[in-house]
Amino acid sequence: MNQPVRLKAKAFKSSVKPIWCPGCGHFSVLNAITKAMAALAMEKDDTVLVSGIGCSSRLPAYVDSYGFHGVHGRGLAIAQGLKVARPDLTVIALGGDGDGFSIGGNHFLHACRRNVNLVYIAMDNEVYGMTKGQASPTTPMDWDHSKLTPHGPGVRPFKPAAVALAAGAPWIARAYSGNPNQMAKMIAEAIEFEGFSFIHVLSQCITYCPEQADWKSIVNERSEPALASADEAAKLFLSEDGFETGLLYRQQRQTWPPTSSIPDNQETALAKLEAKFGA
Ligand SMILES: Cc1ncc(C[n+]2csc(CCOP(=O)(O)OP(=O)(O)O)c2C)c(N)n1
Repeated sequence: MNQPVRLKAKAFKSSVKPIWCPGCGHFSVLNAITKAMAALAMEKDDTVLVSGIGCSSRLPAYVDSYGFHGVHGRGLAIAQGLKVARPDLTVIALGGDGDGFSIGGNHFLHACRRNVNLVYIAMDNEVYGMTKGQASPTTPMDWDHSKLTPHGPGVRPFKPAAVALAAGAPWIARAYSGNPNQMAKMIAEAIEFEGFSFIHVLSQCITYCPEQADWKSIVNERSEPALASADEAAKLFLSEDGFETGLLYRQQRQTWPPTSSIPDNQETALAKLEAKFGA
């Protein structure tokens, strides 16, 4: 009997050439995703990458799977709808810190709370890269590189992991673009986790924030196992500097919708809709 051919990571890349700047951390995220897809021998046809708008949100075009380049801040809404309608698919939502924590902040909160079984990768470069370097929700208070905030935004940065925990996310990890192997392992684990898995990626933008090249000396790869207590995780997320990497918190809970809760008539309605669109 013929063995199925195992694809290498490169085979999961599309023929579209990324237009990111040299040194952009988003290249590492692309590499980590394709490595994870190869390691799990994933089916291209059963995988969908969904994004919002931003440099980071261009990523679905660079992967040879199904993809949806959505609307700014709305990637998670689309991804959740897709997963609920097609639970057989592996759904990976992607975006940047502006996309996910500013315009899409409300969707982020409710995705954590709702716990639909999908992966959410937020590529945090602490800046709006695509629109040429304005402050985002995670920009440090005194970051003074933008003409719009000449003395820095002067507002405390948002803490994505702490907010995710408070909103109910059951699986929270942090990766760094300088360590794509750790990130690939994490993405594979996130795909296999049954529930909403949130990966906060420190993804450097050395074009607008050249100081982020120093992140390599600040990140700390945690050796401790993931915390299972929300109290302990809250203590960690509120006290750390935001540079602890690894799987930080894991606490399985009921996903939405519960598998048995899709009523027959909803399935019929879906079938009718699909027939109408010739699916
Ligand atoms: C409704 C709407 N508002 C604003 C914009 C302009 N816009 C495009 S990308 C972007 C920010 C992107 O920043 P981020 O999500 O951090 O991603 P990055 O480009 O840094 O990867 C903004 C404000 C838009 N496209 N649509």
